[in-house]
Amino acid sequence: MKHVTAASPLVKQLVSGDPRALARSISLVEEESAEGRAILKAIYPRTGGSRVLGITGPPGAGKSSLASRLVGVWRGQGAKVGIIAVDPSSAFSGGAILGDRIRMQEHCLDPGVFIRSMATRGHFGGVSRACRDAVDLLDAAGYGIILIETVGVGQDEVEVVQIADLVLVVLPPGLGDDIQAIKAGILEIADLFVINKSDREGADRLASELSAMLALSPDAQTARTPILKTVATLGTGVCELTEALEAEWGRRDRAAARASREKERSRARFLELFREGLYRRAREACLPSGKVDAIAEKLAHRRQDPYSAAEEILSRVRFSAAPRPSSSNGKRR
Ligand SMILES: Nc1nc2c(ncn2[C@@H]2O[C@H](COP(=O)(O)OP(=O)(O)OP(=O)(O)O)[C@@H](O)[C@H]2O)c(=O)[nH]1
Ligand SMILES: [Mg+2]
Repeated sequence: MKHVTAASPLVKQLVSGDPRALARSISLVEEESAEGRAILKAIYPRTGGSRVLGITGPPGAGKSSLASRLVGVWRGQGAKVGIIAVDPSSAFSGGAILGDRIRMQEHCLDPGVFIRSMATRGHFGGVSRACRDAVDLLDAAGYGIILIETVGVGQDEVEVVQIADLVLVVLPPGLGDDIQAIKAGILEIADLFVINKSDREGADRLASELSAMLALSPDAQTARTPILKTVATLGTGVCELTEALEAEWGRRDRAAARASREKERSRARFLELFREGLYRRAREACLPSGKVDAIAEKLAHRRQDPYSAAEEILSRVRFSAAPRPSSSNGKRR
């Protein structure tokens, strides 16, 4: 394994803000390589300074258009902005990445903007782990604001935006009765709602339905979630939105609240890595290839029950055994 330290050339280039080093590091992290992991270790002390904003909402709500507007404002203020567009990698969203690229075109040549797409599938430990690692890399590379765009359709996406310090939920009018169908989970993760496409009919109705719905929330914080209206294509309401974000950030920046959220996230992150490592190690030690298949066969034919099967294998896991040398070697699966 290549020994990567804070003084390694790639790490040095990354922290000096070289976009190629950043792109390379994100790839190494996505590939789950030992080098990627070593980079993450080396840069960790330099992270924690960026503001991370999650943008989620139904397909086509205008998330990318809005993101592009926000990027314009922040660039005007001199901040470097990193964008991670999470692609649900389904057959239905084949054009999503291209679409995001097109709407970000005006920022494509700006060296202060770094855009990266990330597929939801194909990450051991889920896309949220890969995304969080990418956020750390962007943070270390000096991107003061990091935007994560996801289509709010599933659990994966909900988990991803929880990496963010602040979550913006974008809704278009015309959802009609669908407002009832908006997943409760999505309502709860919103720090701010944006009704985009307010040039279309139904924006006011959606706003009042939404605020009525929020008012029913037993959680006082959720009940007070601000609702703003925008027309991303024209830039209408974007100024108010950036001010509202600023106010929210100001509020959240209050040391205690921020520290406790950060600690919660750190706890979850550690436990996730721990669980992942434990599972991998136990699986390598107790489930040689073909074993799971054989167990599945037995269960399917009712020759054994799943509880006994799991207990039997788990009884072979020995925690006192000396750990193998760094399990981050090579690829998993
Ligand atoms: N009329 C109107 N159209 C808009 C507005 N904002 C975005 N659009 C259009 O809506 C379409 C989708 O916009 P996107 O920004 O790609 O939406 P998105 O939520 O990022 O879409 P996905 O990433 O594919 O889920 C585009 O054709 C935009 O031009 C708006 O405020 N009003
Ligand atoms: Mg988009």
